Amino acid sequence: MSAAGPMSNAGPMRGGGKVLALCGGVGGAKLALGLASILPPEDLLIVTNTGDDFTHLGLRICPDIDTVTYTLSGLVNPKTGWGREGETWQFKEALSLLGGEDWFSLGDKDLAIHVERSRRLAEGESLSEITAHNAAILGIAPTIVPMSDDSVPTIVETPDGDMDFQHYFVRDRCEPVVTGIRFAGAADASPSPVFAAALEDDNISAIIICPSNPFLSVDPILSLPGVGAGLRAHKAPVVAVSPIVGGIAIKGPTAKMMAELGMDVSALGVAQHYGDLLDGFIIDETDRASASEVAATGVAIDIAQTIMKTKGDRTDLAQVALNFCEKLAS
Ligand code: FO1
Repeated sequence: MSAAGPMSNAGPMRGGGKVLALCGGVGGAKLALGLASILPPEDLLIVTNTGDDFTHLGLRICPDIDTVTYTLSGLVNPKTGWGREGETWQFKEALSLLGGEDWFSLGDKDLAIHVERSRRLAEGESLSEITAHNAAILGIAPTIVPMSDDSVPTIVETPDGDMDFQHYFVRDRCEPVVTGIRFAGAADASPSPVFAAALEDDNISAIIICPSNPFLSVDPILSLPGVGAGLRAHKAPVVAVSPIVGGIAIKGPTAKMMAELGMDVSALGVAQHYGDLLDGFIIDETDRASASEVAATGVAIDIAQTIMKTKGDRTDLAQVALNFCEKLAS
């Protein structure tokens, strides 16, 4: 299905069918919101990374699920992209006074979702069920599911040893050098039921990999048994949006990590990382000059404004991705 050279995106087009979006936290959630603003809710399934999940202060924290949930419900803190807007921090301040572990900022409102999720998990509900419950309560119509109901924690390998993901990412501010990444327990985990069904659903006509960190947000999803093969075998085109623009990550440590792992810090490097998984790859206008070099990897290229600062940016990029999938499918 791949074709060399950039494609244009004049005007909306959509032949129907459902859309499967794979996403991590902040960047992915923005595109998911754009997709949600265009698609009928029953046509959008968002599968969210859970490699970042961890148990902290006795609570089960699922940052990417919550970021997507808060973003789609309009509750997200627009400054950070995670947590809730209008948050207060009395719990955190009280915890600090007690000498507790306060490096991971849990706001007073946000705390409720972790407490309630932990209670429901302890009572035997699955993460899929709890995520669906929270989405429904918060008025979100598209479907949000975790990549898995099993725990698949991301482990960051460094010269000083293995680190839990949030220790690397938040506590140590991504400062340690990354020598490798692995997803503990992935081989024995299963995709969540709705995700597994989507991999075999011929009514899905587009698969979009959001501009999330390929190593920390998308690879955990791809590490699950059957997911890579399922995506490759799916009749729908798989299109990714580059999280690297002009050699810089739109957000987070993607560029630093790529350099440490000896990769080319560019849209080309990301395309090479995804390899034959992709039918299409959307790069930013800034990287227009590299389009033919990226296309030479065998992937079809589209060029768009990929930095999503406004609501309009999110909708426009979502429309570009949908149009591109439509073209690739036809
Ligand atoms: N990110 C931070 O950089 N610092 C934090 O203190 C922090 C707290 C936090 C609490 C709840 C939540 O859902 C997300 C939170 N995040 C925080 C974001 C999160 O660690 C990462 O952005 C993701 O795991 C990466 O996608």
